Amino acid sequence: MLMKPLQMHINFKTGEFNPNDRTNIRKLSDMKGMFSDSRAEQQILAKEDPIIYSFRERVLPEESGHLQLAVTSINPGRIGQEYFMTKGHYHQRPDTSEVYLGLEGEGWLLMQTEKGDFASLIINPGVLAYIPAYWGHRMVNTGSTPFVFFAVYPGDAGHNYGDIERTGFVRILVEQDGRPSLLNNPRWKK
Ligand code: M6P
Ligand code: ZN
Repeated sequence: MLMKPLQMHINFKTGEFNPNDRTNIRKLSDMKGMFSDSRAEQQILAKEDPIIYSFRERVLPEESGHLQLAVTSINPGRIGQEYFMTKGHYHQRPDTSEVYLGLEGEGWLLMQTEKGDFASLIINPGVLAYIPAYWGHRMVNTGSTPFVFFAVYPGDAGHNYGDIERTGFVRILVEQDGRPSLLNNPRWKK
């Protein structure tokens, strides 16, 4: 498909971009069971339903040869000791990669393969992470301000949430003694 060249303007601080076609909001109720402390989740949901993150997308062809563009902003906060994070996903076409670029705030990128290999990177403004094909990916806000990052990935990559919704990531990122700390996730299964 022949497209016309395009440009957009990104506000690094807020993650807003123009023109943008779609804003997606993920509240705690959209992520039930994904944080490890289910009691803390229930206690918070009894009172409020906080926005964990939002991401804006430009609608582009979901075809090989094209690219998808998104800017995500994760709010600061925790459920129990576990920091606010994205759901995380593999790609429906698992042989596709992705680039994340930190724009504002600070966080960690957690990555894993279906076999259980695990890797993490600290992401600050200007840090670019290359997520190779076959690695599931999740971003986590470890700071006290919104964590904003840009993402670009192949047009036909798609999202596969299934396994991660059921068992989560190999490790969880929690605050311990005021610092981020990776713990094994007892729920994780190959
Ligand atoms: C980034 C990209 C998007 C993704 C979004 C939210 O912007 O990786 O593809 O949808 O983050 O992450 P998730 O889909 O895991 O909730
Ligand atoms: Zn992805």
